[in-house]
Amino acid sequence: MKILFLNGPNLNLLGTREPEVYGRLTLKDIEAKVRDRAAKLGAEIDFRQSNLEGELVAWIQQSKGIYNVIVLNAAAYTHTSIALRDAISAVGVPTIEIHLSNVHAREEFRHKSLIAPVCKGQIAGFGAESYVLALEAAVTVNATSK
Ligand code: CA2
Repeated sequence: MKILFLNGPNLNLLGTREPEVYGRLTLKDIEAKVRDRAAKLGAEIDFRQSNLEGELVAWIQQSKGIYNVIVLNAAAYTHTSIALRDAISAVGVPTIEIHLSNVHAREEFRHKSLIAPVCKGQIAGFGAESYVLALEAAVTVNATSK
């Protein structure tokens, strides 16, 4: 089973600012956590970050036939990007939306996700554990069946 983890804009800053919202771990720390758990579950993962919407769209498009599941923290693009939504919908690779913070408990503009309707489900509010929970969902909750 191959799972593609995609991270959107500014997540490269994790661990350097706003630890009260996003925690103290860097994205590399989170990747290590996910790799550790994936090895135990026998899953293969790739883990990427981009600040560019088009690059995320390209990675989603290229995932077809290679990855069983995408785990996507689209960051601010969650709330703005029709392009990401269309890419997820067009490619048809089951996608799990994740967030470190509980977006529903924050500013109103974060309550709306443009990608949620085309995702299998959403995991939000568990900090770095959101990534591990998504991995477990991908492997154990049959995320590949549409
Ligand atoms: O909670 C999440 O995972 C978010 O996807 C994070 C996004 C935010 O726009 C979403 O509403 C919720 C922001 C990522 C920016 O990360 C930073 C990390 C450290 C310092 C500043 C920003």
